[in-house]
Amino acid sequence: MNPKIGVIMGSSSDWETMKHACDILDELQVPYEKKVVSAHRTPDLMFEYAEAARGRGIQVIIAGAGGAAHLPGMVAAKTTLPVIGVPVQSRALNGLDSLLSIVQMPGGVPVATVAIGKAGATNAGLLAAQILSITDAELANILDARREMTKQQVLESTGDLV
Ligand code: RP5
Repeated sequence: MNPKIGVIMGSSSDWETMKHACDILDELQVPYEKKVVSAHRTPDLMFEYAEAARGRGIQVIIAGAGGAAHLPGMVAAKTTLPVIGVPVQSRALNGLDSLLSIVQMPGGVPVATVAIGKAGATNAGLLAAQILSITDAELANILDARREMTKQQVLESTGDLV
């Protein structure tokens, strides 16, 4: 199946975080591709990727980066596909640098920014799937069932309080 979601990251060192987005897409059986694309080390590739994505059938881009995390914003500057930015938890500043680099976009070029680290990557996968579910009733049902499952897990977790 052709990928509908593009998961890109600034470095292979971001994979430990970004794999959580891919885990969700695997679980939901949403076809995706994953690729290292660096805003600073491969800027031409970044532009080529962003410009070609829609024509290749990609519907949402999830972009993760850490530190001076310019990848999500620069990709968003070159496409009108929805871009979800994942701030990777950096060593030096614990991801606050990544968060601020991604979230503070100028008006007119949106990046949907999620939380720092694993929770953010997980939610990026879910949010991308939820965007696709607008026109995919089967996927909407799968997402509804997942919500119901997490609700039941919370309700049953009271039993763990011993
Ligand atoms: C960013 O610099 C990447 O997104 C990564 O989070 C960070 C560090 O990259 P490496 O030096 O580990 O390749 O571009």
